[in-house]
Amino acid sequence: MINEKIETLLNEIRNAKAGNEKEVEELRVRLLGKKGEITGLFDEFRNVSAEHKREFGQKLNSLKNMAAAKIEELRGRVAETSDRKDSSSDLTMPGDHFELGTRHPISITREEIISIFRKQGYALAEGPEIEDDHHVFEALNFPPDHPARDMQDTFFISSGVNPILLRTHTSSVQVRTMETRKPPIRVICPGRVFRNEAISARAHCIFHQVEGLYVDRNVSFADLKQTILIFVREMFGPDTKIRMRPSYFPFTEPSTEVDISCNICGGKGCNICKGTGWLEIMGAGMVDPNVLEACGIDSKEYTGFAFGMGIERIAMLKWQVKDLRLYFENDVRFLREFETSI
Ligand code: 2NM
Repeated sequence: MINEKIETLLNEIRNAKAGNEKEVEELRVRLLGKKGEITGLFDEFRNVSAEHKREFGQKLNSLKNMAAAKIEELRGRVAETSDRKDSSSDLTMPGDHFELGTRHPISITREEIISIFRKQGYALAEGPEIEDDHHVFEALNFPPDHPARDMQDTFFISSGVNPILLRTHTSSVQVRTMETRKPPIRVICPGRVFRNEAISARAHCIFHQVEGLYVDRNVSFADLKQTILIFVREMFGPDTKIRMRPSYFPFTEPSTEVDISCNICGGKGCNICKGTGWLEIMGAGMVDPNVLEACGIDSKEYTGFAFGMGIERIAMLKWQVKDLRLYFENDVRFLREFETSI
């Protein structure tokens, strides 16, 4: 008799369910309370004959332990679900915590460059990464045999009269701007560019550029110089000096490479500037009249200047990043260094 009751209760405990705390408590009282069923069995146990006492004693004890464990388990489960219910119905409860990422140093630098030029009246322009020969080379005054047009330097997607390729600079966006808008034009073009190069600490086949373009009547080289000086002083500090060296690009005439005074040694010479006191940061020049004409702008009425810089290089100089590959590996130990710059 007592044996059957134990079996029935064991089954009941195994399948016991509770929807809330009140039901758990009711179950506990019914089984283990002062007048509970299991407590009652302990009373009956006194009448069991001596030879069966040991056997039933063990069974009763394990029944009692199982019941206590089950009640604890149900209590835990009910508490968990009711907590969840609380946080969704009570809007004053704090929300769930989300781990925040950090902004990539290239993004931080790009946004800073854009914001400096925005203040000088430049609008943002973007264009396709997959381009054609016309927008990347032809309209930009590249001669047919220029080495950049070679498979060695450019990723080609198709061949033909006007091959499809991955843009090697964002000047193609400026060509598109000049083709579709009338001067005055003042745009800043950030974007990814692609060059067929072996990857090293100093070179990558994908990198980021920001190029700028200003076309209007009477735009002069002096305007270019002042625009760059304003940019450099905001980006690298008010005491930064600039130096312009003559250079050559197919799309500008005259062309220049711009250096800033080394922000590490202040111009005295150190291992960052290789003892020269100067760091190269960008190329620039007056837009070649051939380019203006190719884009449908009258070069007798209008002049313009343009400049281009690599975002990776600017970020390297700003934070002394020694190896370009760090930008692409996404090692969180590197990325976390820029945590406070959000
Ligand atoms: C540079 C250096 C010098 C440039 C020229 C043009 C355009 F479309 F107006 F002809 N866009 N960008 C330019 C000029 C880019 O990057 C080193």
